[in-house]
Amino acid sequence: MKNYKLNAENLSNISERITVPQYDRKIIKTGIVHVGIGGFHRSHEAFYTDQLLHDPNNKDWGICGIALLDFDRRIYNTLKDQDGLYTLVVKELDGTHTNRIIGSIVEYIYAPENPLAVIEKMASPEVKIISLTITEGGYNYNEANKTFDFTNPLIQHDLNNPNVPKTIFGYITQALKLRQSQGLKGVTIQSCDNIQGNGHMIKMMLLSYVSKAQPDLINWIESNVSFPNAMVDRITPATTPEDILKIIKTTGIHDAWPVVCEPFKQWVIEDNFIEGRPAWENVGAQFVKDVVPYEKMKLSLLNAGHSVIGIFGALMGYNTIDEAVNNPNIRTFLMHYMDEEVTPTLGNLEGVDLEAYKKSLLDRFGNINIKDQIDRICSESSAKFPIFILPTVNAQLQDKGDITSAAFVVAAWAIYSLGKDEKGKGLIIKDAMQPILHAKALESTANPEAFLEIEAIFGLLKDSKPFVEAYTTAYNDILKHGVEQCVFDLNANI
Ligand code: CS2
Repeated sequence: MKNYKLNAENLSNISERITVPQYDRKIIKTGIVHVGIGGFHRSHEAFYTDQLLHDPNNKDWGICGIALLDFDRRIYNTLKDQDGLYTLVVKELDGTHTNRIIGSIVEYIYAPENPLAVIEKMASPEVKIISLTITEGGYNYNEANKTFDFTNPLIQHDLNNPNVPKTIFGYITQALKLRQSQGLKGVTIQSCDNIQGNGHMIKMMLLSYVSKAQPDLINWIESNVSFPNAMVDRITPATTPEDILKIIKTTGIHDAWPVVCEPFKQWVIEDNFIEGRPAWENVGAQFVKDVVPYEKMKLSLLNAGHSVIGIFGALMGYNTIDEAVNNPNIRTFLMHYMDEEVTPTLGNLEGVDLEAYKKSLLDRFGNINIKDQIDRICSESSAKFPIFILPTVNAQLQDKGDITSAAFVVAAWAIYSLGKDEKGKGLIIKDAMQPILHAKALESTANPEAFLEIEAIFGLLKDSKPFVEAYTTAYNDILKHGVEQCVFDLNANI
């Protein structure tokens, strides 16, 4: 079998082996600038958009991918080398793989090398949407005082050097300023991150930044920029060297950075696009008036579920989410947490079969073909817990509901943050707050409550007597008996 490198020139040869875009990529206009071209964007928005570009009436929605951080150089180089093309590998439930070449990313810019090009592209009249996957931590939100974190050195840099920004806030502000000064139309800023009210969040954070950087722009933004909320969903593990080799072996195609994902996908979007939008509903997205209940459900069941399995799994020495959730003790704990602590906080979810949703989550987590990495799930937990788990705790505390399982998970996280699993093997903790997490975890071995003193994560939770009691009991029990035994005991008492 002849081998081909993935690029535009080889596409017709490749089409004999893998499904390729059936549209002429050269005539596609860039209507979307997307910041953060990691795996999730490429398995989700770029996938939906690729499907849509097959429709002759939707040729104006190509994507320009922005690699924002120094760290993103590798993905930029890869996309450039492959003319923006990459393989999306759907790992089906029966273990087979469905490969498809995605063609919707038609341009790409490496921001650190060319900040002006990014600003100009974001301000280009044909661009109607600036979408974002900048991770939960990327919003620069300080949980402790519920405001924009102006102490971040990168934000200070952008305030002092507006023409060569480094953060998304600096870039968008410059682009909007350019739009305003040239009398151009506004734009939609669309968050695709796992944050409750992600549209509200980006709006609030951006306006905070603009109020210092360019206060005269605020009114223009209020009338010309929209910020739809959305719930996004598709489990997308990190690509492994085996994934790359498998494509070469089975198809003879060399793709330096394919994306792998589960078959399930969901995108529920608030229909609030000031300058128009792609007809993503034609390819499976749902447009609704109020996306808040969907977001809440997904974040506090799926994402929180992931964190529960991830932290327990890491302590117990598992490598993948399916291994951990297929442990009956973890599974029972998770089901109990979802039913007794999360479900009462979800309110009215009209039209959603919550029981079926919860069951489908367990099936998705347990899918042995996905092999989602525990390391990926546990990474940046300091940005995830405040969004995925703590809102449930606060709602339950307010309603005098049960918080035993959530307190147990937080205690397990404190012990995880010591940096060793229960067999004594070192854990690699990837977290922007790792130094403080580790320091507080060490302090907690003598005084468990110390971990809860990290206000930027926990806010004022340390003042809740019922939570602190449940947490401290769990902490001491886990240290003494290990997670699995404790979970077993807890399950026995439900
Ligand atoms: C995960 C998410 O990062 C995490 O902790 O929970 O990446 C999750 O896989 C996606 O949100 C699924 O839609």
